[in-house]
Amino acid sequence: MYLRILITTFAFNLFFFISDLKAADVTIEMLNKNKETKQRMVYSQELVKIEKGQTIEWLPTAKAHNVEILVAPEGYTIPKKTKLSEKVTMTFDVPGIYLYQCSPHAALGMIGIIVVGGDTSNKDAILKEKLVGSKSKKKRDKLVGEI
Ligand SMILES: [Cu+2]
Repeated sequence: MYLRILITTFAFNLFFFISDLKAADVTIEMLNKNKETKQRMVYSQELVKIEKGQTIEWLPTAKAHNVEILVAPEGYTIPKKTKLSEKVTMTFDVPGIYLYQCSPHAALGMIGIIVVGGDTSNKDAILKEKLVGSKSKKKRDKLVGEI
């Protein structure tokens, strides 16, 4: 009896251990308001640097947001924009800079940048992208300056 409990407990722990291993490397929340910065309609982290092959998870903490990749390095196939209010998980295997926006809130400056593997060779393409609204453009320029 004890042995059975012991084995069950072990299997249970192993399951959670393996689940942990599969967790995203970076988690970004999609927010109506960032409580720290007081900014509205933002991703909780706007500039994220990851290694090649790492995974980012966007959580629909607030509803009606999504992820739409606009510019990516060559060799990466840009996926369709994601559905609103959906949890998004993406793995980045191609080094370079990625620029994305939240489709409904692009004009409000809801954009983000990901740098994979420290590769900034497509920086010009990022800076050339015509974004919706001056707020997004200003933020993009600021974030690129922080890379
Ligand atoms: Cu949004």
